Amino acid sequence: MNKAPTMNRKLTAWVDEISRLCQPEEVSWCDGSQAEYDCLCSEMVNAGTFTPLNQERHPGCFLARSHSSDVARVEDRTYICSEKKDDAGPTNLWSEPAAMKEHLTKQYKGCMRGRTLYVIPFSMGPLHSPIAKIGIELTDSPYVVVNMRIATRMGQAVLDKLGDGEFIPCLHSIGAPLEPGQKDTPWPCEPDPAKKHIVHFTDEGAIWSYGSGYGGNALLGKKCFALRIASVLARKEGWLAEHMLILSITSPQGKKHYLAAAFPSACGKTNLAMLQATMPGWSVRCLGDDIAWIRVGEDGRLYAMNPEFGFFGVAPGTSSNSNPNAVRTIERNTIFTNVALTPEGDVWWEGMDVPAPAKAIDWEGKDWTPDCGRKAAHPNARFTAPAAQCPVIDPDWEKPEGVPLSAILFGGRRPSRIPLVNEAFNWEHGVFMGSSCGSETTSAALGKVGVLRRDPFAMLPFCGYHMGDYFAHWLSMVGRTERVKLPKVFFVNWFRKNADGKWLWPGYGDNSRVLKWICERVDGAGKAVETPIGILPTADAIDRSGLDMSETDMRELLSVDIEGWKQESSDIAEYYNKFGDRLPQSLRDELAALQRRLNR
Ligand code: O2Y
Ligand code: MN
Repeated sequence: MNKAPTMNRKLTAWVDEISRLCQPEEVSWCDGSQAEYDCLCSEMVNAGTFTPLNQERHPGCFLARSHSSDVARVEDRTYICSEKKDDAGPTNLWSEPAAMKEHLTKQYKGCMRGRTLYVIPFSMGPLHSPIAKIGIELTDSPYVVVNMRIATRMGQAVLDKLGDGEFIPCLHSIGAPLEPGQKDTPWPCEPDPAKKHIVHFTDEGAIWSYGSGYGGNALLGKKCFALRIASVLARKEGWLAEHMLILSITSPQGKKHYLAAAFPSACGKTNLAMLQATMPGWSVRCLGDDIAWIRVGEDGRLYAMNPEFGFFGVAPGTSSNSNPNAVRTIERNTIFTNVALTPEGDVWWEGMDVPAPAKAIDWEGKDWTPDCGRKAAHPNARFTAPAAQCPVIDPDWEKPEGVPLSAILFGGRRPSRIPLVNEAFNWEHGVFMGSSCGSETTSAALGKVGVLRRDPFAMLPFCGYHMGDYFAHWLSMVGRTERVKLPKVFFVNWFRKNADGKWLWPGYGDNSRVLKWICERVDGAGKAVETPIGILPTADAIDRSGLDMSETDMRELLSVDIEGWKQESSDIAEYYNKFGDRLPQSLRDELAALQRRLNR
């Protein structure tokens, strides 16, 4: 073991305890240096875990291929272990904490044999931010260490800030001990799906993850800490931990607004966060693509801060058409996972605006040709890249207190019923909109594809407590500041289709046209009409200059399908039944008011 570079007794005692349990060959305290990162990367190259890309074209870039059973978050193995079952609510898998600890302790026993236990001190939020929180991840995966160095602020500086203070303990093992003489594999992990566990002890604030080395299951600062554990802390402390991107939009006159937006996984959040506006003079800047911690500021406005330091974005579909700024972000110092490799040492994936290579190595390491009938990249293939490399990163992205929000957007992938944009009448109506969010599922989590899944506030897989209490917490923001200082709330849907099944809205950079209307509404302008479902733009209110789109299509995009909405409201009522008496009365009132307006 290198000597513990901290005097934090609780931390050193915990590292000792876990070493005794997991029995690693050695313990390595991560300092977060470039030298340490480079050394781990070359060790992984030697082990076959990493393949360096063509370093002239992709300096500092590597490709990793995971085991084919370890390719996404495993929601059916993700637990909220609160003392009371009721506190986890109907949307989470619950297990009794002591029993879970006993069960997992048996799995952890000796699980790091033959491997190194890395101690990763990390900060969610800029180190100098008073609202940043510190976690310590113990892991036996060097892949996790290097990804955490990109995705979080990590290393000795965090230990220095921590001093004797409190931290969230995050224990992770791939669950693949290496016995003497045993040959390692490029992506060791627990092969038995029933042994995989992603567990959150929400009352004490601790995370135990076992068996997977992939993404949200293993990079514990992200979904596990910054959303599931943070949502519980946020409720206690009076703030919000949200699955939201943060962006700024500036008009040709120089007026800047900050927006936060929640979309279920795989709805193009990263694309929106880095959007390139198609209207002359307008510019959008990115502050974060996935998570926002939101607090009431001293002036009574809501301030949003991105706790992350990097992006863990979906590669397939990322192109200079869908997201030119992401393409430039990942030109260097990027780790690609489960994309295809060309003979020239380039990466390739479906939806890239580069023709398919004549041959490649696919994400499973097999020979691939365009006509082989298989995808070259896994649909959930990822890039891990430093946020600071984004060419449109906002200069305010590391502001310690965050940025003041003018508007909050909710959205989803809804081919029918839901108009392009809809402004809430007030905060409560906005919370109602957030609570009824839904989306067609894709491949981000294992499960069925193409069915409507209600995903309140896009937090279904990420809320660490009872969803009914979470709704109430959102409603309570009204009492924490003056109503007028709360941001306006909107619901957007880029995915509405016409009767022929064709997208009605071009999306991508043209979404800036909708953001423009939203800014106008915030500034007290923007032509709008009240409808039973909310405040919609008039057909001429969205700027269509330079866009080849008919007024008929715009009318269809903004049409309110009353019969469809009656059905939608019954679906929401049925969904709400799940939450029993923990569903706040104001949401029942909002639903009843919607139904009354629809029947007028
Ligand atoms: O599949 C995973 O492990 C990653 S899921 C993910 C990654 C980055 C941002 N968002 C998500 C998500 O599922 O919301
Ligand atoms: Mn996400």
